[in-house]
Amino acid sequence: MKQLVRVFLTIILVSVVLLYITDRLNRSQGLSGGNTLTVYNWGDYIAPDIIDQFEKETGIKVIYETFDSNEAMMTKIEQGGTTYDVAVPSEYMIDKMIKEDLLIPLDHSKLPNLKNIDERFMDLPFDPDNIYSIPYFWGTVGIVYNPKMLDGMEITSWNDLWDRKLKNEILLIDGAREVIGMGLNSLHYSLNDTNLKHLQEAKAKLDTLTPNIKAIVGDENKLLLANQEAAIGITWSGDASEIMSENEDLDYVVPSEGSNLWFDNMVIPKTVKNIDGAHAFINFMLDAKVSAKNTEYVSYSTPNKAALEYMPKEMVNDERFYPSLALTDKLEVYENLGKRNLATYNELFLEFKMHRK
Ligand code: SPD
Repeated sequence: MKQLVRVFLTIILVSVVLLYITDRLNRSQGLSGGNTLTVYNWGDYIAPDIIDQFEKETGIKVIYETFDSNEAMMTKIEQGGTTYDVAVPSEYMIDKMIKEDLLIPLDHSKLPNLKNIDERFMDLPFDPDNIYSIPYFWGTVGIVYNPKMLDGMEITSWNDLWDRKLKNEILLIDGAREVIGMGLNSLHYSLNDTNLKHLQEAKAKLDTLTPNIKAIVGDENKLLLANQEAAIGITWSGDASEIMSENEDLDYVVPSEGSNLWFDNMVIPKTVKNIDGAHAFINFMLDAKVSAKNTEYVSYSTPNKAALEYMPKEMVNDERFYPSLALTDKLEVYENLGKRNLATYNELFLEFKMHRK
């Protein structure tokens, strides 16, 4: 009898250990399904307690992974291997993912909170009728600067950045479209220019900015700027807003030559394992109070009209981060320029980074 109990207990122990190992393996490889959900988002782009709240309300366990560029996200999804249920790419990458058949059409009947989104952010050219994507945050690319470190110098344009007085004072965002785009805009070319001569001209002009560049950085730009380690940062508006809440001396401007207007949207990649969970997550993020709480934490601009009423007035009325249509109409949205042209942008950006070394 004792022998039987021992065998029985051993079987239970082995099963528990196997279950534990499988679960850990699944989590590390993002193999969601069942009652888990793997979300792939930009770094610093969600309030941690929002994830806790979703898990509590639905009983679904979230496995959360982050990326720092559209290109890195795309590579990981194209490679397969990791199963993502929800991802948050920007508009030009969504267009590319749709064309490469990497996304599944959404079931709008499972997204009743979609009514909360401002119509201005629906039905955009990269995904007419929002078949594949739902707005998450939006914003501009611009210059965050510290007037106290600039000795009276005014910053209003991209070309101001080439001033010799700014030696070693500029932090650049680590993004190919953003940096090459800044070179293009400074020459009054379009952010979607594919003319190789113009692109090379933009890269050559960026090379001459090298003495003024302190570093090319990711999310750490926020700490560096808030701590006054550099006077200027080229960054996304939401990061600027967060930095400015840490250090009130700073200001943000969208350069006069023009800049980028961008949209990050939630999508369900083809690799999805938990389709219902993915829709539940997207719908949860669209809830007015959830979105308000998330927006206050993340500091980016929300497309959720219903959320605005739960947010501090000074945030919603700040024209630097909720610019009027009159301003956004003058900005350019990145287009999917096709594999070859996107590769050219990436190569030129890499060469530019090498040139600095
Ligand atoms: N730290 C969060 C960054 C999110 C920025 N998304 C902007 C993409 C613009 N193409």
